[in-house]
Amino acid sequence: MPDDFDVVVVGAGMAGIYALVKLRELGFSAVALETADDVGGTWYWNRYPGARCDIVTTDYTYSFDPELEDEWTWSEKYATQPEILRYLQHVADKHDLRRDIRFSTTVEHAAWDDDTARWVIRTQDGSTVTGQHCVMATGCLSAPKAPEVEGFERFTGPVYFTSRWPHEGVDFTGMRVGVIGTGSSGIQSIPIIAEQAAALTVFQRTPNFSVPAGNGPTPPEMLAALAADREQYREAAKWSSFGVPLPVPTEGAMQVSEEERIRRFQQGWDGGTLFAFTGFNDMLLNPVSNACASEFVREKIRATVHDRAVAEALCPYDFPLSTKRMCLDTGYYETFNKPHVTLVDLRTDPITTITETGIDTSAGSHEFDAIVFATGFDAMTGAILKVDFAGRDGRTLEECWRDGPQTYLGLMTAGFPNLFLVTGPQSPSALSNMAVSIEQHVEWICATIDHLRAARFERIEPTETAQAGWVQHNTDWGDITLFPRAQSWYMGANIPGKPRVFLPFVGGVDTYRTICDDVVAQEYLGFSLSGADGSQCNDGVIRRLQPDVQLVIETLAELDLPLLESMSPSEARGLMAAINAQRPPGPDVGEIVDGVFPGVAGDLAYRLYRPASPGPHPVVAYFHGGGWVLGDAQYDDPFCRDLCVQSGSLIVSFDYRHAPEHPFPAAPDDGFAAVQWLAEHAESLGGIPGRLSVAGWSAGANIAAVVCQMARNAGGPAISGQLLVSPVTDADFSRASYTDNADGYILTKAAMEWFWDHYADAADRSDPRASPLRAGDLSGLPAAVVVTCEFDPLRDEGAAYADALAAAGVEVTHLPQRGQIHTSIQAVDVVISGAPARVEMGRALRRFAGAR
Ligand code: N01
Repeated sequence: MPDDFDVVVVGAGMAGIYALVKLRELGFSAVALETADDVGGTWYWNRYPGARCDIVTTDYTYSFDPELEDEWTWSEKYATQPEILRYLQHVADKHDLRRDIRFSTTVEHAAWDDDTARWVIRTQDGSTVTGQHCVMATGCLSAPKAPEVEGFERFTGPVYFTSRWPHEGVDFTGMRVGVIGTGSSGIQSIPIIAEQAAALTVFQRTPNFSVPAGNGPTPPEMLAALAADREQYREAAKWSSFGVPLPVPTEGAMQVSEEERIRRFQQGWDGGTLFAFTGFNDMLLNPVSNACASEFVREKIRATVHDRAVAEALCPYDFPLSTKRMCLDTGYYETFNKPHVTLVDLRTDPITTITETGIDTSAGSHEFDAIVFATGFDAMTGAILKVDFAGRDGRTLEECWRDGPQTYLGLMTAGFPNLFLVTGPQSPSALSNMAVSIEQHVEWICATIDHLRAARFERIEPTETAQAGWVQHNTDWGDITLFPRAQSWYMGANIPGKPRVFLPFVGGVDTYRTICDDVVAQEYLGFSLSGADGSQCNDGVIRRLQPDVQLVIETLAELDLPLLESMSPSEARGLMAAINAQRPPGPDVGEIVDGVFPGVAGDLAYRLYRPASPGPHPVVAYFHGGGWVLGDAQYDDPFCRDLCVQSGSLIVSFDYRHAPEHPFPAAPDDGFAAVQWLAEHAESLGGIPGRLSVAGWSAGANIAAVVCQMARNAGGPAISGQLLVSPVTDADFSRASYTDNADGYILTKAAMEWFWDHYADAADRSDPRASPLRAGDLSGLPAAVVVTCEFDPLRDEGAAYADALAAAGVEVTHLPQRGQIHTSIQAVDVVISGAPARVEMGRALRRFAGAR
């Protein structure tokens, strides 16, 4: 008879150990199956010289057992592998876990039996255990990558892998040693191997960014913070971005002077942590900020390595700093000043084959007594997929993950009931302090298993909808960062044939924890729970907004601003001016000129944005948003700059009279006057006569659309295209988007009612100059690009206008924006996820102007 357990845990590393503790505490029967002959996971296998933690070790510890914290004192800031292994062994002994761990046991196959609601788990010796739940605690950097070097098996001398180092250690004294790989493992081991070897040759394919660890005793200020209030310290770690309590940066690197920027980089560098460059909030978002930090590190390399050619070869240029895992080192760059250490740059001198006696590169042969592979892991998915999982319908996990991992919260996969992943793909895992993420996952999983027992459910499994939503959200997070620009293991790029998808969740430990808690609070949103007594499924997607849009909403919510509809127009104008003063300025343009033009009732202001390229340029009349009540010619300044850069057009942002002082139809009348004036003055302003488009956002898009109708009706001026961004097109609050998005997405239904009430009497609202969708005839209007945002009350009227224009034979492109809100798409340098749409808008204006 197979052994049967409530829970089978695979792996007895840091995660497996804690899972056993927690499951036992909750009264579940559990067993851990572990390939190694002892606990420790990563810290059991990675015994290479120099192997250390690279999170300050006091942070990289369990928090669940306060006694443990008192009885263990770390000897160094970054503890060595043997010390961390001893710690984990101590935890296993203290909690008497070994009796529930089967060592030297490798799980090969696991099949879900839906009739018994059990995982049937087969190990390498042919034996079977069953468990209602299976918890994969196999680590995300534990499946070594195959060597993938031609002739690998030919070398007759000893070959070592950093990830599977001999327990007895290796003495390289007097040897000629070749090391392939310059990731964290290579960078930690190379200086130590160099101390022993007679000659060391390092084969580097991609140089890495590394910060000096500054190892030594644990920083006293950290010990003091822990001693002062351990619980508060641990709590702060749980609600931090990386699982380490760090000050939260409030500025981007380009918002301070160069001197201040360098000062802070240096401060981070001297601090000797992986977080050296997290003192600014945009290091992983803004390529310019990142380039400054990258150059700072390259300068350090140049200043350290004496040989200029070697220094240059060690300088990373191929990827933004931190988009491949940052390294911490002790004397890495200095090692290359030693006369017996040679660097082979595989980008210019690739390996052709390994031979019986060494390594041949295109430029020559290198003879070795030993070769070390520090070539990394099949990260995040490798160890999970090593087990041949067959799910509910017999489908394998490998098949389901063929195009990249499909998970909900990184915790579970649809079709694989009761299979839990600890620090799996699409969770913060490798981008966080593992100790904190492991505890969070184990606690969530155990609480969930406990909930099933209490509610008399036998199975839990994510829905396809929830899972697809999570995969999308994970990708959306990755896409707003610079991570996809690197060929990294985060992207699966180190394994030939592995799908290129961004694997970890980059939104932060704090955000992720909130999301996991939200899922539970919403009755396990997106999970289906079932048992003999019934089932429950609250289906849905936990995060549908683009991640940066969500952040904007949360930030504004924290400010607790008064509702628009509670203010007078002048109060609202003051508030908007104050908010706008905080915006990033947008990109530089060639020139900005302020001027006046004759509006219908007197002069009005305009602001002209000229591209840096030589003119003349096509001309765009732009109308700002603000519900006909707020704003001026500078109101959408960053967006106008961006449009100018993206389109290569001269953007002229026109003021128009505002309600309630000047209600309908003052705004469109001024808008039409502006376009007539611009058509006449295009040439003198540096524009190309006859190449005039209109554009606007929100109420400004309403004016742009109306002006096109007025120009058509008046027989001129000729307008070649209209870019309508989240336009108001119809004074009608009955469309679904007004219900779906009435509240919670900054522009509310109540705010729109307030705008309309100030702008137009009920009787005027059906006039096509207020509601351009109501025009009887939309034929003969200029080509249009209509942008709508998913979570915008105005979404459906924008879509309706696009449809109506198309039905009238107008050339229309509708660009619906997933996960965006009314105020996000034009928020240049704030909402990065809107950048692709802004590029499209620029293209649209180029197209209108006749360019490709
Ligand atoms: O592996 P890596 P690692 N020919 O993938 C090169 C964690 N960790 O074991 O970049 C030639 O980073 C490869 O080159 P390229 C940490 O999260 C933590 O060093 O693919 N070269 C790269 O230089 C880390 O990120 C600690 O072009 C080949 C290197 O091998 C993760 O584990 C310590 C090659 C692999 O670097 C992995 O680190 C150590 C080939 N065929 C590790 N194949 C701590 O301190 C690969 N390379 C806690």
